[in-house]
Amino acid sequence: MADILNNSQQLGTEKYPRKSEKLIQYGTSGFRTKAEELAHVMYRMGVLAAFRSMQKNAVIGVMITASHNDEPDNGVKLVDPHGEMLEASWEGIATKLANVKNEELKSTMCDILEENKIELGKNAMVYVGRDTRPSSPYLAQAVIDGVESVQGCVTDFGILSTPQLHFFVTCQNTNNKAYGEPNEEGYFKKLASAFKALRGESADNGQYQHSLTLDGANGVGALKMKILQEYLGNSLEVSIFSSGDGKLNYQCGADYVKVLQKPPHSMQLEVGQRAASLDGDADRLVYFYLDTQGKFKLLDGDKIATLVAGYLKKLVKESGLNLNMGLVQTAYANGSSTEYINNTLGVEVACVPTGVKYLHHRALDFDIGVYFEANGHGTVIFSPTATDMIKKAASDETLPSDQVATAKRLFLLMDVINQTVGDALSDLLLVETVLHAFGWSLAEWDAAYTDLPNRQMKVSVADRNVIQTTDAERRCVEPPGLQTEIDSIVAKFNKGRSFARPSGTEDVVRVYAEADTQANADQLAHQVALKIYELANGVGTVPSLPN
Ligand code: 16G
Ligand code: MG
Repeated sequence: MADILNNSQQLGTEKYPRKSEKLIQYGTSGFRTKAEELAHVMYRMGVLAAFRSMQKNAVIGVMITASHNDEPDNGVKLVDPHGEMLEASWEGIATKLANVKNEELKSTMCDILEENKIELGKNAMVYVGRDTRPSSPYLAQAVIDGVESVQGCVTDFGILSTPQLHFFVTCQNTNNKAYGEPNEEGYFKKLASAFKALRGESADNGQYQHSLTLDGANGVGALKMKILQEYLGNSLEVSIFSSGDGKLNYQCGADYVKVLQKPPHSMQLEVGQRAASLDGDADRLVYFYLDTQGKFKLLDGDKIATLVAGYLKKLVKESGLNLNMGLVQTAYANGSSTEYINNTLGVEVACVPTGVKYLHHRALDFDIGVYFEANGHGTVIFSPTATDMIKKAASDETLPSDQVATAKRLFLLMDVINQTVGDALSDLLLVETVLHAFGWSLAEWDAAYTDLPNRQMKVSVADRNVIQTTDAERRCVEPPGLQTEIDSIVAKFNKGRSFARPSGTEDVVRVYAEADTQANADQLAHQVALKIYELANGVGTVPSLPN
């Protein structure tokens, strides 16, 4: 055992040394920073993934990506046995291992093994995937070297979307491969065959037409969509823009479209054309179109959630199954969407802090849990009981035939959905299925409710952690007096709502505001930003009114 750890420390020190004293933290999306600062972190995460695999006696995933960040960035996150994000208590362990001095590597590995009662030498199996960034192959090799240094086995899948890796890990760790086959073919076949079955005879229906324009963010999503198209045949025609000829996420991608509220730079849209954007690792999706006045309209994660929840609610009712349903959002969800879910859909809404792990966890409380962040990350999860009930009803000959047919649809929908994590390709097939079923264009979907005008701002402060929040980040408890000030600013605006939270991925405090008009949302965000600058030690230029 000592030999293994000595060798691991030696390789780590020689090939992947920690070169600077800069601290790095395992945050909501793992480690993320400039690619050139990450080699030692990757090696050490390879070691840690192997340890986690030994502890859990299951396959662990390691994904190398910085999602929607600029191309020079990169990052790494670990995927736990059931496809979920790394357990919170291990985030601290990951942070510690990533930051120790080179000469403390071995002793830290020993501590981790001891404190977690892990027996070195047990089988370890790690699945590795990476995005299309130029730095990703080298960083993946560092992960692989880390796993192998402690005698773990690696399956290197090469370029994958983040949700594909989550899917493979779940498939491999589920008894009898009940969730699917842990490889690309298994993934594409499962999604595409369910999608085609749901389409039925005709690919068009009412206002719905089966052609879509897709912005692939110049990333892995574009590559994978090309493969998916072969499985889809004529059921959906996709024209792919930003398919890899330009820079990753540059003037394109779901984050660009959502934040700037405009189409990708290179895309010429016609009125009514249905278009969608993926992010750099294909776990976010947003739709958009130009209305009859040529105005840009965004259908974000909130709109996707309400569309999907509305359809599922209808099917559950028609199937006669007694299943409860809930929709999980964050404070960023537009106030109009929350009102629509409560008052029109009649579905229970829960609000949790930002970050996929919180949404996913809360969604597990329902028979059918729909969760989406406004930024376009989300999915639907079905509890084991719901899965069983739907499966039984789909082949229950004692039930009326229309109920059986509806249960069959629900059953197929479960296969279109990647339940392990938000998956832009799977979500896209889901949205296309619902639009097809309703016979809707994007304008008809969009008509459900009108978003309140909103604005996001960033404030630079000396230490963003002086902002402490409660109530799913909707209220500040620190610094003292800030929330009272925010409350009195908000009270001046019609339909005003605003909150501030420290970012988990950038060194800033984020401000969100919504109000009855864009000018008021801008004013509200600005006034709250100024108050934070004043009470939380603002640095650099004073926040100015957005234009
Ligand atoms: C990460 C989170 C995402 C969240 C975003 C917020 C995961 C896998 N990703 O990308 O869910 O919306 O951070 O960023 O959890 P912020 O803290 O900088 O606002
Ligand atoms: Mg992403």
